[in-house]
Amino acid sequence: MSFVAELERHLGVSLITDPDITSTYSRDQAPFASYSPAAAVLLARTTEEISKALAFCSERKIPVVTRGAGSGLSGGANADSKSLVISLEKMNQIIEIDSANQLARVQAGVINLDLDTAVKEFGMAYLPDPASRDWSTLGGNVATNAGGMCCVKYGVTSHHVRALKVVLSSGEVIEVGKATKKFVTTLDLMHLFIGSEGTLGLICEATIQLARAPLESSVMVLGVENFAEIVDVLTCFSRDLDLSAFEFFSQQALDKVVSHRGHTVPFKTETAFYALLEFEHSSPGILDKAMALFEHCVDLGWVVDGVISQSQSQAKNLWKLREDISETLWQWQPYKNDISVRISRMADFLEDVDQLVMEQYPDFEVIWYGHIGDGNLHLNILKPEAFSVDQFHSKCVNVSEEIGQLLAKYEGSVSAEHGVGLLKKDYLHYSRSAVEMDMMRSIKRAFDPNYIMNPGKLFD
Ligand code: 2HG
Ligand code: ZN
Repeated sequence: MSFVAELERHLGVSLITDPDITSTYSRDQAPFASYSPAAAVLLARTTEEISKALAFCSERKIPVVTRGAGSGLSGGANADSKSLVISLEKMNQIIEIDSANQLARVQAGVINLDLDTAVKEFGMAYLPDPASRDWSTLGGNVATNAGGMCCVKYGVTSHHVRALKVVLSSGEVIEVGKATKKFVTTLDLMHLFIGSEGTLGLICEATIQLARAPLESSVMVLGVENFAEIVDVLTCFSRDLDLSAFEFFSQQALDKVVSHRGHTVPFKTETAFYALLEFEHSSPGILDKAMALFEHCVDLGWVVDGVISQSQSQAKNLWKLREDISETLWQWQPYKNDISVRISRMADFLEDVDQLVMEQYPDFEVIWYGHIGDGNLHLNILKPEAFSVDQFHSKCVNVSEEIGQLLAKYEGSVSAEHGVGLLKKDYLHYSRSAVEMDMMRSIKRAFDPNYIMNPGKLFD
């Protein structure tokens, strides 16, 4: 590509151009999202280098795709053959751990779990726990405002970011936000970058809010026959317990993790759905309280059977029943939906979607699971063997349209935690008004007048 040699000279470093390697840097985990190997990959080592590269690309209108670990599920990190990919994987230093203020300053390429591990010895934790936390980067988590299993108690990534260092498309470096908790000084630019999926600027450093490490916890798995009753169970438990997770999965999801991962079923009784909840041992009587709530839910006929962890290793094993679903389903080339509606409307919404899929797409197997405590449902549609990938994909696109319409009716969101990227772009209008879309376009223009930052993502 024409710009590569010139950029190498300009930066004084070599870029990766071997298509076998660039192709692995040119896409995330999203199935069905288009990409082609980028013209080149820069493994950035300093903010100055990024600044020079962006100023160079801006002048020549070269598209730039920023990359963390590539764990995304919406094609937000996908590139094309004209682009420069800037990977942050080498910028993986924890710059500072400030225990007095429970803060950490990190380069964007630090892995989520590595930060959590590093701050443990100070009795602190980094709490947002996306399913990819073992390998996703904090920069990527911030750029997508990643969620996770424990958001019900701790919130999403944006609740834990205090400040960011961002390189703008012009090459200018700005600091947005403040390490202090309070700084009411007009417009909050930092939150514009959080969740903007690399379209406004390149996040190269973050100041992160830490917290005290969670206490030991117990996990319960409860068998529930009707989805609406899972919501009743959630309401009942969360009135009395400070839950750190409330997840759910269907019997079909359980069947698949049990038969493909060798996990054991939580108990013998089969039910249509399972709720998994977790709470910390924050007071002496908490286990008795949890057992009383369980019995209350059984008496009311909501819960059919259940188990409570007796050790940390049993808790871990129960968690695997939920955590391993996504990876287990890859073999069926699933079409993924990551959607949210208000908790009180979830049961009706789920029924409507089930009916829609059953009536119009009877060949599809639908697997439900998700972070029900946040109203976040993961709907994975599995590819029937008889369908080609293209046939399956085009049918799923129709399903997404219909789900989008339902989401608009239910005032839900077409993306809850995986972002919009390429895959959800066509459905964004179901969750955001035309006026909002226009305002977002104006903001994009203000930050990125030459339209080089992750072009083609989120909206046109
Ligand atoms: C999870 O909650 C992840 O397990 C992945 O967000 C969801 O693969 C999916 O659909
Ligand atoms: Zn999830």
